[in-house]
Order: sequence, then C-alpha cells, then structure tokens
Amino acid sequence: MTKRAFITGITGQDGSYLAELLLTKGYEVHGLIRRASTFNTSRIDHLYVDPHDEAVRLFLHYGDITDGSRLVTLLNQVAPDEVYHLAAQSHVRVSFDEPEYTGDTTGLGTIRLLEAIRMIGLECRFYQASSSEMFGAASPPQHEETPFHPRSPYGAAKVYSYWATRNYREAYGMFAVNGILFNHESPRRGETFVTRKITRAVARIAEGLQDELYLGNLYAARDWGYAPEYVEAMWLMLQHGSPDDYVVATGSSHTVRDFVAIAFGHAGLDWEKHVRFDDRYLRPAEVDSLVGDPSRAASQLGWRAQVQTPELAAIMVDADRRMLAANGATWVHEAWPR
Ligand code: NDP
Ligand code: GDR
Repeated sequence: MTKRAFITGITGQDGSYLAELLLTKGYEVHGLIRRASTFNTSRIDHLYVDPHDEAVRLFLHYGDITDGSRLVTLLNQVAPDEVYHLAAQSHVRVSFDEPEYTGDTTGLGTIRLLEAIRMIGLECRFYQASSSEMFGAASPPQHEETPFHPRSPYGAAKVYSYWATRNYREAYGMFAVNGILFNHESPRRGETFVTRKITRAVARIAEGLQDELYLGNLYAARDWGYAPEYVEAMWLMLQHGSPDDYVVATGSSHTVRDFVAIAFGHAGLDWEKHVRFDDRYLRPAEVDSLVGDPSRAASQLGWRAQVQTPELAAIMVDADRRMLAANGATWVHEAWPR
C-alpha cells in the first residue's frame, strides 16, 4: 500500500527536503500552499510533475494554517497516514514585530490542525515542528527534560504548540510527536536567517558585487546542523513503535562570529574587512547559547548528525557561489545525502 503524507509548510526549507525524501521512499505527498500574488514554490518546482501525468505523486492544495475549516475539508479529502506540521511564521526577530500574527500561525495553527484531525476521526501519525527556541534562556546543553524558558513571541508560540501536541497524545491517544530541532541550515535556507545572510554576502563580496555585511549580535552561540539530515529524523520519529519527543542537534555549538570567520575564510576573505554592526538586527531579548544533547534520538532512532557546522558553512558558501555564477536564477538541488 502506498503511504500518503500531508505536509504543511511544504514550500519552506524543511518542507522541500521532506517532500523530496518522502517521494524517494515511494510516498504520495500532499502539500498545503498559500495563495500568493507571486509564485512561492521555487523550492519544490523541481519535484513538480504535470497533474495530468499518471505518475504524479506530489499534489499541492491551497489553504492556510489560520483557516480551520479548510484544514477539516482538506484532511477529510486527502486522508493522510502521516501529517508533518511545519508551517509557521518562523523568524524570531519578526515575531517581536508581529507577535499576534506569530501566535495565530505558530501557536494556534497547531491546535487547528490537531483539532481537525480529531474532529474527522482521522487515524494518522502527527509530527510537530518544535524548536530549540523553546529552551531560550535555559543553560546548555539542552535535552528533552530541560525546562522551557522562551525569549520571544515565536518561542512562546512554539511552547504552546509543543504542549498542545503532548496534550492530544495524552488526552486522545493520538500518535503525536514533537521533534525539538536545533538550528538547521542549507543552500535553501531563507535569506534573512543569519547563516544564509552571511554565505550569500560572502559569494557577492568574492565577486566584487558588495563590500559590506551588516549584522547584529555576533556572540550568540548556536548548534547548526544540515537540514536534509534533519528531515530524515522527522520521518524516523513517525516510524517508531511509540510516540515520544526528541531533541535533534549536532551536539556542538559555534558563535555567529565563528560562522562568519569560517564562511569568509572558505572564500579566502578576511571577514574583519567587511563585517559591520547594525543594531537593527538586535532582538529585545536574545537567546545566548543553544547546544543540543541528541542522545535520545541516537539511542532510540539511530539518528546522528553527519555534517558539522564548519562543513555546513562550506557547503552553503559553495552553493551560493554556484548560484550567483548561474545568475542567482535557480536553487541548487544538491544530491542527497550531501
Ligand atoms: P520556513 O520559514 O523556510 O518555511 C515556513 C513554511 O511555512 C513555508 O512553507 C511558509 O509558506 C509556511 N507558512 C507560513 N505561514 C503560513 C500560513 N499562515 N499558512 C500556511 N503556511 C504557512 O521554515 P523552515 O523550513 O526553516 O522550518 C520549518 C518548521 O520548523 C517551522 O515551523 C519552523 O518554525 C520550525 N523549526 C525550524 C528550525 C530551523 O532551524 N530551520 C529549527 C526548529 C524548528 P510560504 O512559502 O508561503 O511563506
Ligand atoms: P534563530 O535564527 O533566531 O536562531 O531561529 P537566526 O539565523 O535568525 O539567528 C541566529 C542568531 O544570529 C544572530 N544574528 C542575526 N540574525 C539574523 N537573522 N540576522 C542578522 O543580521 C543577525 N546578526 C546576528 C541572532 O541574534 C541570533 O542570535 C532559527 C529559526 O529557523 C527558527 O524558526 C528556529 O526555531 C530556530 O532557528 C531554532
């Protein structure tokens, strides 16, 4: 029997890698996409097959995580075996500007989806994209039992979604899991997250198209891994015998300054000649240090990060340089598992 998956956030970084992985595994994949006045499917265009083709296994449906009745009709129609809930307003700095909207999408969106599943009596496994931002000010290393102390409206909304997921598991016996993923990046990372902002700038500076890069806090430490590996962990959680919550991380951390030095160094550039400070990129409250302890994922799922942060920075710089050389017109669809 072909398994059927439903992915919210399929047009994002993780959604695109997850769709790729599930199609490779023979799944029929259904994705929720937002209607926009411009195309927003550039990360998944390479997976698209004409719907008139008999071999088609990827289906896209308009909808929005703020529209509960649409989630009910859509889930009823698709009847998936596995639901991966990745859609969110995912930018921490932006969540301070748009706290109510972030609560509506990143927080309430999850309960809308869980409630839609419950209302129609759908027998499916549910994955919630929880985040290391829930730990916030808690001291590293952080693991599944570390108490949450979110430092942003985004982090607070993710804590709400985490507990909603656990509550539906405990209250209704749903196979619902939280993947508590630490930062993961790739050539498909959104351009306003710090790693991609840095690697794009490195590519442009190396070509003489730009001279300066403005950043905020260089001293925050993050546990940065490689996104294609992290979507594999999502899938493994839903194949496990029983539902549980898992930290997914590399187990080591670097500061933003380290990442800058590695990325510039990889292109033969001296970062101190190009990087400038701009306080507009500071946050009202910062998360100083995140380092995940992925022991549970290793022992129960057999999952371990392969790519560490220095190699990740090199992968991203190389990809951005290639994309720039190709006129920045397309995404680089690097072959899995690299
Ligand atoms: P992205 O920001 O790249 O993608 C977010 C996705 O959510 C996009 O497909 C976006 O659609 C969609 N979306 C946003 N708002 C809505 C809405 N109202 N209705 C429907 N869809 C919506 O995020 P990532 O791929 O990096 O992350 C995936 C998930 O994992 C997110 O929930 C994020 O918070 C979480 N996470 C990410 C981590 C990371 O390091 N990447 C770490 C831990 C958790 P559109 O393309 O139209 O904007
Ligand atoms: P984060 O990622 O907030 O960890 O959330 P981001 O890349 O935005 O910031 C990481 C750190 O870099 C510092 N920083 C800057 N950040 C941005 N975006 N732009 C800058 O110019 C800049 N200068 C310094 C930040 O202050 C911060 O300390 C990401 C998102 O993907 C979330 O959705 C996810 O849940 C978490 O990772 C885990």
